Amino acid sequence: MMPKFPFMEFNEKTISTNLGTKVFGQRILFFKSIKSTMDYAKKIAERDEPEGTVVIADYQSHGRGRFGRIWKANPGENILMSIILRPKIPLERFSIFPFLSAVAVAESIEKNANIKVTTKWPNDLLINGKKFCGILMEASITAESGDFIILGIGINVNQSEFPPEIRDYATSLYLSTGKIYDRTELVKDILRQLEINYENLNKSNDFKSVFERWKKRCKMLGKKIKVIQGGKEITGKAIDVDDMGFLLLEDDNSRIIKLSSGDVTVLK
Ligand code: BTX
Repeated sequence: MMPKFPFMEFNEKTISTNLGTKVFGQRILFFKSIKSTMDYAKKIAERDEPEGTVVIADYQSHGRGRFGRIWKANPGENILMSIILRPKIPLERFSIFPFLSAVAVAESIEKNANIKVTTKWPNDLLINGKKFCGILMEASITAESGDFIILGIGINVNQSEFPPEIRDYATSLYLSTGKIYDRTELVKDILRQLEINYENLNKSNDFKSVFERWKKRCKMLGKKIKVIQGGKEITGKAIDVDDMGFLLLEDDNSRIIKLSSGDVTVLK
């Protein structure tokens, strides 16, 4: 049965009220339905939309993951948002942001749902080994409006059922804890947590500690894994994730391979 939660209003007004951030969410554009918050955020970022603007939707008809894959989420039950960032750090270090976001979301969800959250390279958050959050970063390099990043965050919150093709791998906060969550409160807390982490990085330039916190939550390091990258399959031991976000894999011939992207399965 679908959970019912008519009392929980969710829109730009509820999210803005007592948000308490300086930058993240100072402008919120809320849509009942949109193709993808990524496209909309990119379009407005190209027209000088400030850092921290959030595009958030109740439903996406063309929500996407990496490599043009589909992000499937029922209407009115989940968090689907994109945030505009205009980082001051060099372009080659932008790879930190999915990791920084994963840590911020994990900390926020753990606090709010009282549940253990783990990370999976490159961009998943898991509860009991199942994915409940995907993070997508798209960077744009433009002469006119400067370099910017669109950070997409999809979180399965109150969804109680998933399509058959992802049922075995996907979960939600509701399915994991049996509770219905107020998305407004979750989004607010995530924006605060993101801002703290982003500000800290800007002040300290301490990339290492972000990766250390991400790695503490990662259960696949030290394990035998299979990575599919560009149709190619590589197996080996996951050794480390370096300070640029590359996965270091020791293959069966003891060679260390550096991977920038791919889909990981932990082997038994
Ligand atoms: P990804 O490519 O790592 O994950 C996509 C894959 O995850 C799909 O191919 C499918 O197997 C599985 N999947 C699809 N939907 C779900 C789901 N709801 N829960 C768990 N697994 C799923 C991950 O990409 C990044 C996703 C970012 C989504 C956000 S939502 C807001 C923003 N707008 C937008 O269009 N995308 C981002």
